[in-house]
Amino acid sequence: MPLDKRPSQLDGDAILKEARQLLAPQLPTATRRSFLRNLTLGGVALLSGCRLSDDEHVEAALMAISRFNDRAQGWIFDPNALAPTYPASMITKPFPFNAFYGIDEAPNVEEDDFRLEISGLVADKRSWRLDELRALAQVEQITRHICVEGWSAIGRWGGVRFSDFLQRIGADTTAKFVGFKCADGYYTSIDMPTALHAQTQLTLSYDGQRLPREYGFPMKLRMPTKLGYKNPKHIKAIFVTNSYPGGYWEDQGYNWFGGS
Ligand SMILES: Nc1nc2c(c(=O)[nH]1)N[C@H]1C(S)=C(S)[C@@H](COP(=O)(O)O)O[C@H]1N2
Ligand SMILES: [Mo]
Repeated sequence: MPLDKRPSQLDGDAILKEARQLLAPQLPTATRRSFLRNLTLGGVALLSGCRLSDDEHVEAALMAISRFNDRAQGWIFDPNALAPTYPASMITKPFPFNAFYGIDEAPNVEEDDFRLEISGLVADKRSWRLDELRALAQVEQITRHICVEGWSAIGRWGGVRFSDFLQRIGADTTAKFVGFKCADGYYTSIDMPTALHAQTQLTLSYDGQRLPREYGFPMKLRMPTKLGYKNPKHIKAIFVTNSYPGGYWEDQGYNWFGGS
């Protein structure tokens, strides 16, 4: 939930509602309902180790639960489980646009001057031109994109398997995070197991065409195992690191792991 939708004053019901939403994904189905029904504000304080005496402490408590949620999602993430794929007949047309601004403000990136910057824990930090990326082995997927704002859509994306790319640049795949900087100021980061997942794709095309401006030209990272906000569009820089890089929405309270 974005911060501006958070209660500005201490509102026990709202705190409990959000804590329940944050906790639900890692509770076993059998106990989920009764656990969440019986969760009290005292319980939230206990779970998070935070006092709930003012807005700042409530924020810290919900953040602590969200960090716990990240670890739990990390533990249960199965690197070999594939997200569902769909037939071409099920592609959503037109595919929805979403960003933290309107469609007319999507960045205009010039192909000719573009260089993808690489930094951090990688052996080969040279930058990449788009035609060099297109010359690598290409894969395709028809998968479902799920946005937390309450919509989902099926699309067809093509590009380089991200694990191939990480291997190619000599990334330290024992590092914790891969971070992304985007041409519109957006940024996000993902866990290494997801970066190495077979369906995580450095996407260069949409439905057989060059990736359109509004859907992330020059490239996006497509992950059918993660929610929409974890899929950065307009990527201009990629880095590998052990220092938590956060993200545009994540730093405003969205769950960092963001599994779907
Ligand atoms: N660079 C950038 N990437 C972004 C965003 C953004 O605002 N800027 N929004 C995210 C969100 S919340 C969603 S749902 C998807 C939307 O992608 P689409 O426009 O291809 O549907 O992009 C994600 N990646
Ligand atoms: Mo989204």
